[in-house]
Amino acid sequence: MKLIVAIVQDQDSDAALRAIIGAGLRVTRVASTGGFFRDGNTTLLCGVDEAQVATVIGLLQQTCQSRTRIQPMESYAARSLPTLGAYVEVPVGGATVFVLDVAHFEQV
Ligand code: 2BA
Repeated sequence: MKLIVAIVQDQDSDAALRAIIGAGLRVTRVASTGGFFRDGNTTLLCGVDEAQVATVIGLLQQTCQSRTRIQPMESYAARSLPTLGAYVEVPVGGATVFVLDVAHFEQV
């Protein structure tokens, strides 16, 4: 068994959740905060058989968009990105995905 931990933007979380549930899989949505923007995002926890990992990643690719966020320059450490005056464009998402081995799973 694998645990997929996927960090997605709040705007995409409903669509991702619906797609995963629609595929007959189970998922938990956790409200989270990105360390860089210190803004809300969503973490999805999805326990699946190894054979279903690619399915979940495919659904995340379909439902989670990459977006650009305009951020004040002073709050951004990396100075090498394209700038708009005192602002910088920061690309965010679609989804940041970790796939972990599950040593043990049971529901009691
Ligand atoms: P945040 O930490 O709020 O990061 C938002 C976006 O800011 C990132 O988008 C990235 O484009 C930029 N960014 C973050 N840290 C940076 C840095 N040190 N230097 C330059 N730019 C930086 P994404 O990469 O798409 O990440 C979206 C969210 O996914 C992150 O929100 C964070 O909550 C999570 N995340 C991404 N990578 C992670 C990792 N390796 N471990 C844990 N969480 C991660």
